[in-house]
Amino acid sequence: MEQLLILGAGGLGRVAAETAEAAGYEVFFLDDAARGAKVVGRCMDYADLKDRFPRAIAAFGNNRLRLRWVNQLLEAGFEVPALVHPAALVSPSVKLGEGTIVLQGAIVNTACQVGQGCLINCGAIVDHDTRLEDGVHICLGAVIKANCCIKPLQKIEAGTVIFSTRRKIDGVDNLMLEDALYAFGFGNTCSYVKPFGAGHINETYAVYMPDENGEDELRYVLQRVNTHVFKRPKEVMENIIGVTEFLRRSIIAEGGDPDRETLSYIRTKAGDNFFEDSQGQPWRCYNFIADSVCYQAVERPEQFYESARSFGRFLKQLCDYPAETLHETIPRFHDTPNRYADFSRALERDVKDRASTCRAEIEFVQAHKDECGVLMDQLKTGELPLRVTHNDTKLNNILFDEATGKGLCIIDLDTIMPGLAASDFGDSIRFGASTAAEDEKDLSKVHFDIELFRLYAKGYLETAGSVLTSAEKKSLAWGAKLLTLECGMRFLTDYLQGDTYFKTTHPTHNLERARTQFKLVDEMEHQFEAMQAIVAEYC
Ligand code: ADP
Ligand code: GN1
Ligand code: MG
Repeated sequence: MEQLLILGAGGLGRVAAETAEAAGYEVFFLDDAARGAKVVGRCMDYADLKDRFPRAIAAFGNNRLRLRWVNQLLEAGFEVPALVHPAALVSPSVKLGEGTIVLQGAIVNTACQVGQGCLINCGAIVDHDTRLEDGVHICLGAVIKANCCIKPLQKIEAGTVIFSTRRKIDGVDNLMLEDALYAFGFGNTCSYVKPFGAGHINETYAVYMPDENGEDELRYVLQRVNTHVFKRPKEVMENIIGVTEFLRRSIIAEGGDPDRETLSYIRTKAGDNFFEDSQGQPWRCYNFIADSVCYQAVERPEQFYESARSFGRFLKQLCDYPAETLHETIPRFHDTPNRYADFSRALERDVKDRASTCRAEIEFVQAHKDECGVLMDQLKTGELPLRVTHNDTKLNNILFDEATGKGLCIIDLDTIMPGLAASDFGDSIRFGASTAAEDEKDLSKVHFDIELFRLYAKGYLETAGSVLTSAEKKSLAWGAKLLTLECGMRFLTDYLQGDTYFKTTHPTHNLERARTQFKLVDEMEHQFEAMQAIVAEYC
């Protein structure tokens, strides 16, 4: 039978002794006052008795004294086990610190973290994900609800109910965000959070954590996925998991760094790949890719060239991905004729009475109706193949390496689906080969820059050229024109519908965005032959 030395033979000492016996130990005491057959010395004799009793715990009711002795025993090299009564229920996922005692009838639920020298008394309930710091005493029958954090040496009196001891985290202004931070296990340590990025769809936050020196460091990117746009977030996550794991393997095979060159998602503490908040909204989390930069516009032409090489490489890397396993996260996403049909419906309904404010833009779209089908028709006849494409290839969906300036990691993988190479190519062009921002109000600043188009075509064909068919290469200039038209149509449709899809900051925001796209389409049309010639040059 294993022997256990108990320091302290008072009330708790005797309870601990019965607990230890029930758990199968033979018990001996050290105590300064008590006498008896089982008392083998005074507390200060502990060091001399280590060889005879290598296993010991401290059973003093006073939290400070108990914890001090636990530390002293550990320092002296004793094994200090956690002592759990067989009639207590402690979940297998719970971590109990050394010298912690859990008495009969106590329940410690899933994923709790219990520090050293704690005492969880009879009938106490500690619910899931709660953290008890060192030396805590949860007295008889107390209830600690889920996700609490009980500070070191605190005594929670008998029968008390602790509803929530969540810390106030700077930057958290709603319960859903707070719940998400706790679900991913950041609640107890996170320094602060703040809105992040300039995406039009998801709600993105930067999560700062203290590093080993206590300095705040941006460590995670937490996102609430927009369920108005992505109706089946579970499928979105399945696509992302499949693709990122596939990419990891090819990056490793190429000798790259899989932690920086593709996204790594974080599971919740419950092991799920996303967290559903109390309103049913999904949250997911990625590692922040350190020493990376994200651009909202092309600052130097080489950046655009590098982004082209990255998106081209991405297409090539996913060439052998089993496309049939991908979910269609947004049905008919780049089906331009279908987008035209959506536009016509929104115009017919004109629910916000806005059609009269954008007659010229409506006419522009209507004048292009017949062209909308050029790429989809070639897909239907089999001239163009379906590939695994990103479908949202704007410049702010790629991270650059801060040190080298090279394209590092493709992000925003929600729309990875089977699609056309021309769509990926075209979407990059409409955003990056413009001389102004997507929502520039002054149209005289907005121009299609054919030299940037040239650079992108060169970079894209350098990396993807070896897998693209000649029909696909010929389709690239069309991709540029149609994706720009399509995006403009989508902005205009959203304007007519009352801005329910894209994030906006003012009521005419979507209209302004639509106008820049149509200006670009117009300029592309005037240079379309030159665009096709440039693509041919790099084929
Ligand atoms: P949205 O669909 O709203 O565009 P994104 O996934 O593109 O959402 O994220 C928005 C922005 O957040 C990106 O443009 C980028 O600046 C930043 N971002 C997202 N994920 C990461 C990451 N893992 N590391 C660094 N920055 C990121
Ligand atoms: C949206 O999510 P974000 O901001 O990267 C949109 C794209 C548009 C783009 C226009 C899922 O991209 O399709 O081209 O805005 N994404 C989705 O800036 O609709
Ligand atoms: Mg994005």
